[in-house]
Amino acid sequence: MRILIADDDPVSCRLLDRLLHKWGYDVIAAHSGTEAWEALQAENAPRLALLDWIMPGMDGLEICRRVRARSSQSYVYIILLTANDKVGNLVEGLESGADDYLTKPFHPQEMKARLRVGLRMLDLESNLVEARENLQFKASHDALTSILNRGAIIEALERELDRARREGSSVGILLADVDHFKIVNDTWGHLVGDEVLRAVTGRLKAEVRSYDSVGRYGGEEFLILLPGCDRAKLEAKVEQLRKAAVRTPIETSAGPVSVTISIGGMASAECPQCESNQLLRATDAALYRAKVAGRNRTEIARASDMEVLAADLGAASALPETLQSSISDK
Ligand code: GH3
Ligand code: MG
Ligand code: MG
Repeated sequence: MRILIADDDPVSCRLLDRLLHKWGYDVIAAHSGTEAWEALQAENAPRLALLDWIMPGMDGLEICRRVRARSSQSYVYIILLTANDKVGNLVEGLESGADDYLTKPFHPQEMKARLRVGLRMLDLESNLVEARENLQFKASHDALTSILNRGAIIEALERELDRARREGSSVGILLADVDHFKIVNDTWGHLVGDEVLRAVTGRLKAEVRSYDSVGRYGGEEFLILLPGCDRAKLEAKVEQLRKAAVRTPIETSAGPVSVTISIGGMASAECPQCESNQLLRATDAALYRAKVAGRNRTEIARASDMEVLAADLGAASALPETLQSSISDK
């Protein structure tokens, strides 16, 4: 464990340094408050600090206050060192954010024991942070495939739509559904079905960029978001994804299983004023057409898929001109 010691007195600093090394700590020494504050702001800063109260530049109390005012960094356990043992000072030190307080001259065994308390607290904190991160991951990811779950991918869609509206860009929205997946389960069993879903997930993810998102929208249905993808780019991208997913049979514990997928796609810029649920309905309508047309194919949302949006929006005039004319032609 790395520990920061901050003391402007070279003799105390050396003494501390020697003791801490003996107890197995890696020591980072600072000889002023400003140096100590810099060390605590560095990447990978020490999480245990022994700070002298009075130092040039910045005193130990000010460092405590600054450390506690930060919100993002890992917790730093701080022990203040001072020659002053008045109760009022102790209270001031703790209220500034110190975790513990040792008066000089300190007894080495007491210092050793108090450092161990610090290590226990840091352990506890690390465990809590890890548990919280695990819970956050579980709340937003699908257990089978580890991709974003339905709630999280819809949130991502809303975020991307907001951004696209602000920037005047477009989000490619894709719904991909495994064809006749029920037959896979019925033929090879549910566990092999699960393996197939994981493999399809992997293939879809491998085909998109790091800032695209793939989420599990339903049982064997995926919602894919492609920021910056307009109508012109959509068609090629959708076909690329379909081909990648179905290219070769999937190797499962029961042997190779061939599956196909159908995809419906839409570029959000086709209806910039539409809400996420309206865009999803139009994309789903395109997917439905791909299914009806024989599966293992892709369809891009067109006017007929968007009639439903025109009704939602109150009038067909809310749709782009190209789409309005195709509605009235029908
Ligand atoms: P279509 O081509 O029309 O999409 O037909 P389909 O059989 O794929 O669609 P359907 O909606 O009839 O069946 C989907 C099946 O997916 C039924 C359901 O049991 C299965 N399923 C949903 N979630 C899971 C899962 O997590 N694991 C497995 N193995 N199967 C799942
Ligand atoms: Mg299906
Ligand atoms: Mg389905």
